[in-house]
Amino acid sequence: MDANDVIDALADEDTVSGGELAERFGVSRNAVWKHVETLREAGFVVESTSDGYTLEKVPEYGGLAVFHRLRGKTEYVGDEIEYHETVESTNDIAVERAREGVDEGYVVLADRQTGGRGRRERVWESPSGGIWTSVVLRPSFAPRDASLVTLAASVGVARAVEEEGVDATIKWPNDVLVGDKKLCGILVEMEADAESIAHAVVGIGLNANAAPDVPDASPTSLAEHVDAAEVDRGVLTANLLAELEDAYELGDAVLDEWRERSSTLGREVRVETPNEAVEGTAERIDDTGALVVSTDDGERVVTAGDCVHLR
Ligand code: BT5
Repeated sequence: MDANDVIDALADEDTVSGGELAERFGVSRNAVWKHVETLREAGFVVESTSDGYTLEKVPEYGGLAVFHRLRGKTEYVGDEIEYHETVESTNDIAVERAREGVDEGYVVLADRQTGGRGRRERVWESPSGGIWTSVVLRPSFAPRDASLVTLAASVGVARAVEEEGVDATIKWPNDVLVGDKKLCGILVEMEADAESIAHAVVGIGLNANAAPDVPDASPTSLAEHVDAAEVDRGVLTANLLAELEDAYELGDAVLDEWRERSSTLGREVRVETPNEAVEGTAERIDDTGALVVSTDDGERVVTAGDCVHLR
C-alpha cells in the first residue's frame, strides 16, 4: 500500500475510515495514517472525523496531484510518479530508474530543472512554472522503429495542447510549435542492442506558464495563448501523459497523425545535420520518421538534424 492507494480510495468514496482502509490493504491503521500525512504534506486537504477520512482539496501540482488527475486515463503511464521541486534533469533520473528496472510508465516530474538538456548537449531552460517530465518506456518494437517513440511523444503533446483550446503543430522531428514559436521540446534517450530496446526515456519540456528568455530561439508559453491567467499544470500534465500513452499505443499508425499535425511538410526548409545543411522542400517523412527533402540535386533523406522553416 502507498499514498496512491489512499488517493484512489478517497477519490472513489466520500468518506472512508482508517480501519476500513487498514483492513482492505492488510496494513496497520498507523500505516494508513502515515500515507494520509504524506498526502497532507503534498498539499492535499484530508478531513478526519469520527466517520473517517474525506478528501476536500487536491493541490494544483506535484506527483500525487498529477496522479489524482490521471486516475482512469491511463493503463500504465503515471502509475508511479516521482516528483521533485528541483532537479538537474528529469531525464538523468529517469535513465537511472530505467537501468534500475522500474516498470514501463514510470514518470519523473519536476517543478524546476537546473541542468535541463536539449539534444546535442544544448541547454534547456527550465524555470518553475513549466512542465518538465520524463517517462520510462520499454518498447517491444525493433530498434529500427525507435523513432516511433519520438513521433508519438510530439503527437501526444500536440493533442494535449489542443485540449487547452490552442492549435499546435509539429516541426520535424519533434518540436511542438504554436504559430512559429517553440512551446515544447522533446528529448528521447534510448538504450538498445541490435535486436531490442531496453528502455526509452521520453523527456518532455513544455513552457506552460512562462516562456524563458532564450536569446538564440523564439520560445512561447501556453499561458500566452489561453484566456485564463494561468494554465493548470496538474490537469495539463495528466492530459499530456494520457495522450502520450495513447499515441505510443498506436505503433506505426502514429505516423499518419504526425503527418496531419506537421507544419514542416510542404514547407521550404533548411535542415542542419551534423555534417551539412540540406535545403529544399520538405516532401514527406518515411516510415522510419526520416525527412525526405527535395533539393536542386534530387531527393535527400535526413535522419537527424535541426530543421528551420524558411517560409
Ligand atoms: C529540445 O532540444 O528541444 C529537447 C528539450 C527537452 C527538454 C526536456 S525537459 C524534461 C527532460 N529533462 C531534460 O533535461 N530534458 C528533457 P533541442 O531541439 O536541442 O532544442 C534546444 C534549444 O531550444 C536550445 O538551444 C535553445 O535555443 C532552445 N530552448 C532552450 N530552452 C527553451 C525553452 N524552455 N523553450 C523553448 N526553447 C528553448
